[in-house]
Amino acid sequence: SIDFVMEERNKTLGEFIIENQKAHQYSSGELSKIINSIRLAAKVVNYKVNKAGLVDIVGAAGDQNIQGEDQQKLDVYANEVFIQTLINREIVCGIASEENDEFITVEGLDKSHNNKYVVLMDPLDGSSNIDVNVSVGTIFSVYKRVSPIGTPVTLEDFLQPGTAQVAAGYVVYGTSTMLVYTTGHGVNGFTLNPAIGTFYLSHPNMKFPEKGNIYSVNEGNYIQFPQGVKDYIKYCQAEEEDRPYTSRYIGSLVSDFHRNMIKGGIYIYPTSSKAPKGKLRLLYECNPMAFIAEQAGGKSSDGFTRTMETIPTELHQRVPFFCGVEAMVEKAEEFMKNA
Ligand code: AHM
Ligand code: MG
Repeated sequence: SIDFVMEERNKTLGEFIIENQKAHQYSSGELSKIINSIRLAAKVVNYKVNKAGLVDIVGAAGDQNIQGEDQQKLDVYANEVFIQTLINREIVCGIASEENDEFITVEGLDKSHNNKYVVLMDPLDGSSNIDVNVSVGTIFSVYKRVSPIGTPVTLEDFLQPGTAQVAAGYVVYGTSTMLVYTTGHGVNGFTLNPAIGTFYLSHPNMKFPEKGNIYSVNEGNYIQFPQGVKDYIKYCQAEEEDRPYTSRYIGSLVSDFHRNMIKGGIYIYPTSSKAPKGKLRLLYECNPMAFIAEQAGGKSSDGFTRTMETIPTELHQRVPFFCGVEAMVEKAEEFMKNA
């Protein structure tokens, strides 16, 4: 069977993490432990996401279930699972989540504040898609703290530029569930075999194609877009050379990005009068995706400057986001510059 073939030939994520740790000498193993807890939390959330359609039968969010407990919304649930998994394993000194206004301080063993990494995440991105059975995702990003070990984590530990990321990744809860991540040595994708509950290396060394023909943008907002974006969209639609391109927009960043990385495309969430700074969050969404994109030979910017070089000023900061095949992002930037 397919399960058997997968097991025989493909490395598991667990095996891969150990090999990666040896190859790149993360001596303390803390980063490996973080990836391991994300792997575990992803499986738990995946199980729940897959049952989401049963909500009408067992009760909707806000209702009480048969045990008399309140039903949680899936994004709140995912947030708690990822945070608790990281806290329980005593491996990070702080966590920031799109779902929480403030960052969380993790004291660690003996309240020593001795852990050196912070994790930032969007636990369930695209959650409006849940109710209609469309893919959603989790995005995460890992940094080394800049404040001294042994002291409580500070806001500065979270407000680092994307270039300082030591790891980033996403989980896409799609037709299959995949975990894709980088530690700065390329990008690897793992597919969950739900029968066994194991992630297998299915997409080693992922790379954007050199050329792409998909553009992903919410064209409903067209009238509000900057002129450069309007011009680029018209360029995508023109009947010239290899165009018109194909338009694909799921409305789940993780899924749109994932498809564009595999098939070749550009994702754009620009500024608009409705969202004057853009919609997506620099720390939870754009920087991790930018790190993965660059590690896969792609490119990411705000239309003018590199996403990962933006100096963050607040936790929930929004930025415009242009991300995908390098040549496509460069073309869009050309239109932004000349508009
Ligand atoms: P969320 O964090 O509230 O789920 O919003 C992020 C999502 C992205 O996944 C998606 O790409 C984008 O918002 C879609 O926004 P829009 O519906 O405005 O096109
Ligand atoms: Mg989000």
